Amino acid sequence: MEIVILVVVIAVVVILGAGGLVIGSRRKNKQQLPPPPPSAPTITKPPAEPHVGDEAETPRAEPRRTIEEVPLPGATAAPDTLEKAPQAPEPVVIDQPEPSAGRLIRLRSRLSRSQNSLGKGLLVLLSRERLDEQTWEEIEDTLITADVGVTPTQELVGRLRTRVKVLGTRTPDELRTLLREELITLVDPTFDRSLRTESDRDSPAVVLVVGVNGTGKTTTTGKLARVLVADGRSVVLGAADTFRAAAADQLQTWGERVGARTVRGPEGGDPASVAFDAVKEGIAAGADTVLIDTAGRLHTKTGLMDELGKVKRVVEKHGPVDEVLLVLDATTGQNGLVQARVFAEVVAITGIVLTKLDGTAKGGIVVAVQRELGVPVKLVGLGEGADDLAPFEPEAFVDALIGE
Ligand SMILES: Nc1nc2c(ncn2[C@@H]2O[C@H](COP(=O)(O)OP(=O)(O)OP(=O)(O)O)[C@@H](O)[C@H]2O)c(=O)[nH]1
Ligand SMILES: [Mg+2]
Repeated sequence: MEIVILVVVIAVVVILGAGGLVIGSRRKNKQQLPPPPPSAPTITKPPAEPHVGDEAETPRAEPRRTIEEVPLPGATAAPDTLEKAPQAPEPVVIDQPEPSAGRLIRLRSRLSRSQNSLGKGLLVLLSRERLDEQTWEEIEDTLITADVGVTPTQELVGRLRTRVKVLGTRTPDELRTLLREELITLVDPTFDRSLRTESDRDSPAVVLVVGVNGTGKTTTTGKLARVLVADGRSVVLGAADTFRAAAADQLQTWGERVGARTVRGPEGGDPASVAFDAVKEGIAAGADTVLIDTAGRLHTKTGLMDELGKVKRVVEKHGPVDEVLLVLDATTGQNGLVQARVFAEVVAITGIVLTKLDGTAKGGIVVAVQRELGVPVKLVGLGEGADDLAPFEPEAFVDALIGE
């Protein structure tokens, strides 16, 4: 009798042990992040940590199995699974992003829509036989249609007319040179467009990325992480868009591609505390830069703005925020200017990222938005590709518009 009990106990222990191994090996196979450096804490957190009072997880919809399909313990299934258990983890493939220098020149063909309607349009008008009143009006219209804005347009046309008259300029080459100079003046080469992604403190530089939904915040944060990694920096990402779980997943995917860690919190959790934790982890890991992606969508505009203000204040408990980047979708034109005004009231914007310039003929928005905020465009998005984010350079931009 005792022997029978002993045999049963051993059998149970063996079965439970096998189950444990299978679960263990599944967990191992799910691990995708690169191993943390020995001193660094694990930064990426699980998507949702249940708290007291939280509702239980909804049951997973698994296909029902009939009793015949369930293998008996000790039958063929268990040894089969056991054989597969000691698999080597899949090697982590980390991208090697291209350096950011000279990207605007490499990507200039992406500006083709603005090129055709703004740059080439102006050159055609300027090379007319007679530069009469009507031609100058058409030049003004072209600039205004490209979203340059009324005042800057009038300034440019006024200066150009005077110079053409005074200099007696007529040849297409001379006119192109004058137009180039005036456009560059309008885009304003005197702005400091450097990104403050390195701090002179002991702690990392903190960059906050803000903007309304769909403008390209998460994509820009991901692309920027790549730029920084390409330049040899270490980056920690903060997924302070807790409005949707998918937002944190999206950011984490960008991060994983370049080996940057993502700090995230539970869906619907407090964005300010995620941002705070991200900076904390950045400090602990000795990172160079912490990039914080924020939500662009909330039930109310007031809610969004309150939340944003709080994120910034809470992060500042660690130290100053070095850069607040406002992401604007260039295709939304004047709407972007309205957004810019609202955001600028809540957080001090230090730089503008103009995305989707590849999809618009209205490249003049660069001028209008800088005028609106008195803040420079620092980066431009020129496509959906991972390296389609370029530092903004006035000369290269104007050259791309009017074709060198
Ligand atoms: N063509 C083009 N598409 C872009 C560019 N930047 C972003 N996008 C696309 O715009 C869409 C929205 O980008 P997201 O980064 O998710 O925007 P978001 O601001 O984070 O949106 P929410 O999280 O919903 O607030 C995506 O399909 C991007 O691929 C760009 O420079 N050019
Ligand atoms: Mg987003």
